[in-house]
Amino acid sequence: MTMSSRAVSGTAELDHFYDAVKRIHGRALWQTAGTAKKPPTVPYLWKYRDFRPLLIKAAEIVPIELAERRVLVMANPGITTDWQASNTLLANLQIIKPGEVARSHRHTASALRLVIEGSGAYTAVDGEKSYMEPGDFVTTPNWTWHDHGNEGASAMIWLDGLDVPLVQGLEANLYEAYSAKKFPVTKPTDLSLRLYGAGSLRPTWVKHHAIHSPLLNYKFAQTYAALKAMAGQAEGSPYDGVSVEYTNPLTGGPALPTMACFASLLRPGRHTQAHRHTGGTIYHVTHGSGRSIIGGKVFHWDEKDTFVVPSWAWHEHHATSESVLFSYSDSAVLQPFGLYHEEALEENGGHQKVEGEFEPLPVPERRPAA
Ligand code: GTQ
Ligand code: FE2
Repeated sequence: MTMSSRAVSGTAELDHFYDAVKRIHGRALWQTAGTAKKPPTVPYLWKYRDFRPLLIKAAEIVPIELAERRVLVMANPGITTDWQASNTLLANLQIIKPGEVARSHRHTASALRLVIEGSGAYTAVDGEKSYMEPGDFVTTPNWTWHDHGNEGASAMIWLDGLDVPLVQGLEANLYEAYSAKKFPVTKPTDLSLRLYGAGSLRPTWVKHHAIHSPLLNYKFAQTYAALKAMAGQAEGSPYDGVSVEYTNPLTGGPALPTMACFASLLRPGRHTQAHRHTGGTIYHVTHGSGRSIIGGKVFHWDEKDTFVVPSWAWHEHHATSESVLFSYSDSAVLQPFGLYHEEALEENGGHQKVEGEFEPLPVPERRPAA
């Protein structure tokens, strides 16, 4: 609704009319800005080298018992809350020290982990532990009990992706603390990896009725080997390079019902073509370095950096060394409802006109977190 309100305002009679509508908690649709409003999510890049020292500092001065999760949020400066990376998604960095346990809880928001550094920490989901290594993609499906513990000798850091803003928008964000620090371990470590990690082989005796993937840990070694094997034989996508989706092995659908997750191998020196689609996407640089052009601006990224491509923003990538980008997107929610749209850039050989370099933005005035 982008109709002009000019023609229908400015007389005493109309003013009087709008007043009367307002008093009954109404609003004339033709007077609202409606969907013409520009979405607030801005393309943004968070450098790991800025965050890492502060994560280490947090590990020194903030006890895990007080924080529950020792997490620094990457906040999108276009959004007036101080806790979200995009309109629907969180991108957080979590650190856990040797010997610590991040206590068990569950929530209706779905979560994922992409492991950045360290070893020896596990995530336990509904009684199954999985030890995490750098590059692993770990799922925490919604409403499952989960705790993390570090049984190793060094601090461990990972990226948390959650759909909290989406679930809050739906007013469906429930949370429950478990009565003890750890949920009882009732299953063998990495049972789901043994049952479902072979891809196209389905154990016939196991019943899995949940909507989410039964697999908790998609190991990086397996993902990387698959990407390399594909890259040896195939060009891949003109927009995303050699790109795979982490799927639910039982359905072929997204690993988590609300978040589609991908790993993309970009070959050095290649430019992908620009395209845009609905669905905001968070990218994390698992390895390599390069740049992306998002909405006409150049974003230089290095290993372990995180950036966001807002819904409907033009984007293209250029790796300077072989790179693997992990990404997650709310497109899983858009697809089944006919809200996913995609188009390729036709002009200028499929590349955007570069208008400048990304610069960090000033921290905006924000209302405090709820
Ligand atoms: O590890 O369970 O970054 O519940 C935010 C909320 C991590 C977690 C976050 C969470 C978690
Ligand atoms: Fe959680």
